[in-house]
Amino acid sequence: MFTRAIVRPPSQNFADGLTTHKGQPPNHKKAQEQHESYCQALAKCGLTLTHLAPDEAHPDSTFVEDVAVLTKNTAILTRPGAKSREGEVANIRDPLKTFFKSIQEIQSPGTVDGGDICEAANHYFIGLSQRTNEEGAKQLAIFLAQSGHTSTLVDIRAMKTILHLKSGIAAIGEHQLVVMEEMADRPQFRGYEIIRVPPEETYAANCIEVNGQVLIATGFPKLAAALANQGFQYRPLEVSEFQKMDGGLSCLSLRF
Ligand code: CIR
Repeated sequence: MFTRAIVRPPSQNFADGLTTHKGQPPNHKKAQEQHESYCQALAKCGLTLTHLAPDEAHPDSTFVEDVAVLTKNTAILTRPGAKSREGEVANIRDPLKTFFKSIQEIQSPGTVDGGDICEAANHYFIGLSQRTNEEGAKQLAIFLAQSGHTSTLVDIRAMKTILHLKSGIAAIGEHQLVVMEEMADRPQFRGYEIIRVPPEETYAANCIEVNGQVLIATGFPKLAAALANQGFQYRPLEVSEFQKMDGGLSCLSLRF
């Protein structure tokens, strides 16, 4: 069960963040509205939210998931792989100190983005990506082991279609993984029940399960049907403006 989430609304200069999208930039007002609906949905799932102030110095800072990895007793501050995001970590330290007695920190030359870390019950999948390097993954695995958690590496460095591991997988329920087709047969995921996401719906693989409710992006009927089939309650949310900045539902909060 989750009881809390930390969120940070998009800053005015949100559109200046990193993105691979070439089309229209995101609309700030629309992003704010979508963020508010997202917060309301988390609250409806029973979470108490901590709203941090928008951080104009860091346009990607609304993607709070990337700056920390949380276990039951320990918050691990990451060291984001993109230079422009390094400064976001200092701004999450104090809010996390309120809730976690034990704080650990990834050290240089290690880099980790929280979006590469997928928690599945007591186990963590650590994505090796353009943002999370081998040294960062090694340090993280040690911290996780110290908190009683196992972990395995999933190398996505050769994949062009996703930024982070969690752009392509989500852990929902106790034993289920939502996985984009291209990764569905990886040996690391054997033993889990796999809900495969067809290539045309890859973006929807970045969904989150919060206390029995699955929040998914609007407009992905095949995944929605698959979830319903498995008996999951789901709630579609509009996140188009965050998609334009390569982000999605998981990136917008730290849940614990
Ligand atoms: C970035 O490129 O870092 C941001 N524009 C998007 C980060 C999305 N975060 C996530 O998937 N966890």
